[in-house]
Amino acid sequence: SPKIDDGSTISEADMTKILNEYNTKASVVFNRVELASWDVATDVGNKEKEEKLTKEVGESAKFIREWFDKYWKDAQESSFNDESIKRQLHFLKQLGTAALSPAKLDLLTNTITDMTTVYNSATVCPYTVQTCADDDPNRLTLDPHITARFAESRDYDELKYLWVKWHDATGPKMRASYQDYVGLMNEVGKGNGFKNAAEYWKDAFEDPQFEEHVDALWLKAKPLYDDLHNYMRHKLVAIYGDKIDLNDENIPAHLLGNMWAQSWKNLYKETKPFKGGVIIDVTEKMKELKYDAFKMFETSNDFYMSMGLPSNKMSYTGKSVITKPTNRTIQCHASAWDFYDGKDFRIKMCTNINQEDLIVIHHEMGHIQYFIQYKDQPTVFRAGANPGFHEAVGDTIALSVANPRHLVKIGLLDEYTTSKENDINALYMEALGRVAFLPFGLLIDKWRWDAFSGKVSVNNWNSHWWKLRKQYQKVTPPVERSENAFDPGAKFHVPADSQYISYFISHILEFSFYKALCIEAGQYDPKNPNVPLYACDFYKSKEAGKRLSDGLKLGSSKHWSEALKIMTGETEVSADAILEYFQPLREVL
Ligand code: X8Z
Ligand code: ZN
Repeated sequence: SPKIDDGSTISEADMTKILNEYNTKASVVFNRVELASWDVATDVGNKEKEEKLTKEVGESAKFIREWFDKYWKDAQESSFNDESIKRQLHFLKQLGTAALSPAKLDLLTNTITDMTTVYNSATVCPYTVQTCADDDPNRLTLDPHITARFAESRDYDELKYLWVKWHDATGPKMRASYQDYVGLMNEVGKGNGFKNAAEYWKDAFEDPQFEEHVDALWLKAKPLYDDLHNYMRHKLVAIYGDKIDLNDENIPAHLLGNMWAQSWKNLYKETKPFKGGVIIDVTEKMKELKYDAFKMFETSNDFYMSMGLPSNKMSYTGKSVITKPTNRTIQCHASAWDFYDGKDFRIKMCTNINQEDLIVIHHEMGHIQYFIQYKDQPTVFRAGANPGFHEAVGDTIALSVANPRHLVKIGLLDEYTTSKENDINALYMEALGRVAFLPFGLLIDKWRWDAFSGKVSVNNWNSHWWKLRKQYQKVTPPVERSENAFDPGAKFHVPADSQYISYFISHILEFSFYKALCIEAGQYDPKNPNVPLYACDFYKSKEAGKRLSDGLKLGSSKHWSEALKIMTGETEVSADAILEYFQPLREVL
């Protein structure tokens, strides 16, 4: 039997008891951290709340360290037979950020808070005036103002102005902090037995060949991206004329309808392959039907419940925040929160009444559904099968929702006739969201892995960023960038210490999930070539709901390949489903 620190041995039954006690106590400790973190995210710049968060994170680390020293440090996974004990110990043998000394952990928490505060409170002067006072009430925020200008404006110079101002209002102000952050994170990595933070982050995916597998997935999807990119580049000439140089195989990053060029959906109307046909404009329809944020959340919840899944209603009522408050600054980047007590789940979002946010709502609700499904797991297992799974749930649902046949069913589209033109246009809309995203989803962490490992030195951080953006996304900055800038910092997840490769994985995985749920719902048959995958809507399918929940309720109690097997019948992440889904579009592009 395994030994614990006083030299005594411990039986399997005793270890089960110890783990039970740990899991119960951990849920209380984590609850306190999440509550403190919520308070900071919903009241940006409040020093008292920031101090409280630092304190709670410190307390939580103390708790983790104590249990580690007492029980897990010397316990051998292999001396237990029970699979659950083994796997819990496997996770508990990693200290995470609790590997840092208390003083350094405080520093890490404060550094991340400072960087997110820069991001969350950044504003820029309107294009029409270009200079204004720091407290000018007309200053623009990212959400909703700048985001809306990127969606609507086709003025090359206005977009360039906003792009530059946003990048200059965020990155440079956190560049020094980010250097501290990288140092501390590498200490965390080492404290957990890895060479650096990059190796530590990749380990969460429980795949020894993770990076090779990621690269292989990208190589499979790349021809699809290249076709879309090339198509778009030519279409942009009609909008921006000779500002687009067709000899340059890159696209200026500020012209794709989104600050980071990560979704191109806002260019749908002007660039769709077939001119006439049904106009899918969910935004207009929601406005016409007087949708508010609550109604949008209800629409999403109805879909989940139609599959026989439990209601997510607690997550957008009560203490949740679903519209932007006017009396204080909040972190507007949408997120879903698990408070580890099995009933308090919340969404924080500055909802705008448009199609983009309707999809974001489905995405966040996917996280909530996952939290609910695994709420009865031991605290250590209350996580996604891997981080990519968590990001994929809501996007899988959204694939079914965005199907125009579904939009008709729920009254967000007046009519839809199946025709080649209409179907291809609808597929194109999805590609602008999901295919355009892929290289961006990949490169953020490629950059961070290189920054953590030291493969790129601090004085080349920004040029390396642009090297990767060119290489993967094939976009270029609207103006020359220097090392005074820190352009990765203009994207939320970088200051927020939130890894990003999970979104790349999820954008591949969600098509496998979708396909499996479609088969389960009797909406798709791989042997019948007459009904394409994209035509499927698993609305109201209890069978699909059951299949999904069977996978989700495992949390991280089993290796992700087992959850994948339950949900799709496969044991490896594959790009086959995404390629199949978009194949008809590719032929047209
Ligand atoms: O950050 C998010 C979600 C919250 S987990 C809104 N997403 C990524 C992003 O916005 O950059 C969803 C898609 C990619
Ligand atoms: Zn998410």
